[in-house]
Amino acid sequence: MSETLVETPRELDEAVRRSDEHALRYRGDFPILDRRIHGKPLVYLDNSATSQKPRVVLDALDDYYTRLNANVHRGLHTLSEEATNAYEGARERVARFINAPARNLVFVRNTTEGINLVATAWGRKNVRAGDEIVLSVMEHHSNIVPWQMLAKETGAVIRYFDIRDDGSLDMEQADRLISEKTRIVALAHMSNVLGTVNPIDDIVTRARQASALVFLDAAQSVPHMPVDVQRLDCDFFAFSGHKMCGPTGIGGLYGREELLEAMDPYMGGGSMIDEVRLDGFTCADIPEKFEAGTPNIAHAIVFGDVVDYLEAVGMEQIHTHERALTDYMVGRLEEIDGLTVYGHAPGRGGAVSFNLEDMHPSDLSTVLDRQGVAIRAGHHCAQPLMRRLGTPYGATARASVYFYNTSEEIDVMIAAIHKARNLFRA
Ligand code: C6P
Repeated sequence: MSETLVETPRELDEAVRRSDEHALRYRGDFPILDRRIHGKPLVYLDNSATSQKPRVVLDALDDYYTRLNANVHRGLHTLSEEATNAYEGARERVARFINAPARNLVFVRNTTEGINLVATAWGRKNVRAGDEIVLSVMEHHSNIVPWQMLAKETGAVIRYFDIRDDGSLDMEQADRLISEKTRIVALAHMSNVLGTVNPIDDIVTRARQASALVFLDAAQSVPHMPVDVQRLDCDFFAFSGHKMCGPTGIGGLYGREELLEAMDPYMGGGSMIDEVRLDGFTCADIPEKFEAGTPNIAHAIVFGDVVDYLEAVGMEQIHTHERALTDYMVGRLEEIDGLTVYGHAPGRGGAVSFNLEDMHPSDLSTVLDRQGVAIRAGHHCAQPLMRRLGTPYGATARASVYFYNTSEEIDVMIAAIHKARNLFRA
């Protein structure tokens, strides 16, 4: 994937025109985009928080409960067998989407659960006092707190990559941070605040030299670009269905086979066992070992339809579309006097944070909402990064795009920001 999409304003115009054409082909799939908010057409630019859902996904959910509902891996009756086949079929489809073997994909609730699972089940067994865990200052709380909990329990030390002025990871610190003491390097594949896409190849190379593992928090990358865990060569990889057109409460955790096999279970209960006696138990094979209790059957099955839908739209096309729209958005935002955009790393993704003079981002978001424009305001679950950036109020406004967004919607947001500023200056 190239870092520079366009060189000239004319090339940008052309790329934006193509991306609008792409969006218009798929917008009709999303019923919610026809809504009006405060009498204005909804402009949904909060996709990094959660994406909207297409009709095929809504229908698949309805179809599951109408036709197929039964518990999985338990019954011998037809309905249970059909539900089990659909559940395991979905695992295969989702695994294929990230180019993983199905048995290496654990269904979890979300990225957060995937990280907690590894920090607990791998961490307790493999991390000791004095060992080091390497994170970065741009991490989401979900990729900080579980490691802090592990460090507190084990006496391990956490070290953090800083960022450069453009919001990219400061790789010059790699030699100092990643050493033979490092057990794991856990990083966002893409930042939810800066849009930075981290240099995973470099990180994996450095980690391998130190015999450390690499965990990728892929919550913001999987929805927006083609990913291949084998090419990335990471050890663990977590993502959330709800940010990629799927329902909430379902996500995926990929783990390398020998690591998953060596790990103890995360939770105990039904489904994760081979045999239980009064004096102990033996575990089921992976991935069931990590799926105790009745899983989120309906949403796991629908996750299979989600990845089929995204494949039909085209992950490469989604990525190209969003790159053009992001370049366009950043350019238009920076035309606004007194507005600061955070994050200018080459090849950045479509989560764009900004602040307007000394206006509180929550006020900005409220004014935009009155114009039908949904953005997020706050710390974006990245308080250490807010401190590092020195943002006023420890917060930013953030607009984040998906493949159904158009440049016209960006124009509506820009007009709304001007309106907000005039209102606050008056
Ligand atoms: N970020 C945002 O508005 P969950 O909540 O488990 O699906 O995803 C957690 C998570 C982990 N890592 C990154 C990089 C993320 O962006 C998120 C979720 C949302 O930015 C909600 S806070």
